[in-house]
Amino acid sequence: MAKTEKANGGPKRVILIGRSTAGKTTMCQYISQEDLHYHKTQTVQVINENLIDTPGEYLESRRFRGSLTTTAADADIIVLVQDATENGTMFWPAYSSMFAKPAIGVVTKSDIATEKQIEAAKKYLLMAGASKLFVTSSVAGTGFDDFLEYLGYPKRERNA
Ligand SMILES: Nc1nc2c(ncn2[C@@H]2O[C@H](COP(=O)(O)OP(=O)(O)OP(=O)(O)O)[C@@H](O)[C@H]2O)c(=O)[nH]1
Ligand SMILES: [Mg+2]
Repeated sequence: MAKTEKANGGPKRVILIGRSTAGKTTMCQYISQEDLHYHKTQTVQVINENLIDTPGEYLESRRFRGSLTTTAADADIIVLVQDATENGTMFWPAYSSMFAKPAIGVVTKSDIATEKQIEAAKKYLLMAGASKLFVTSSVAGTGFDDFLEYLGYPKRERNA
């Protein structure tokens, strides 16, 4: 059991990793039922204890890669976040293997993406090592039921 994992089976602690503007912070706001508003993440933020939000630069810049693996030590699960509308991906094949943790993938912005873009995003996440995929839109509020159930959030804490 990871040291942060709760004995009472509360929500798993996740670290969100993805390039800048992938939608990590917006997803945190949606999950914690806050109003969605844009603000650039400058440093690691822990939201409601169980969501570790990281700046996109941690993935994009080689200089920060060490910080990412150190920060990930506090998480139970790695969440790779891929914007469906991004042309390509920042994740390289087997990216998740640098963390000795289970990794899952979340596709964001499905509300403004084509089916083809969503399929490409899923493929990138699988290649990066995600063992499970969720397709979401924080703006439309879709795709979160399965994702939050998987993370162990009780139903009453979720948005209707
Ligand atoms: N249409 C749409 N836009 C979204 C969605 N999620 C995020 N966005 C927009 O994408 C932009 C970037 O979102 P953020 O959540 O700040 O991105 P981030 O991954 O936290 O970026 P960094 O903090 O720079 O690493 C914002 O303008 C959001 O409104 C979504 O599901 N649908
Ligand atoms: Mg952010």
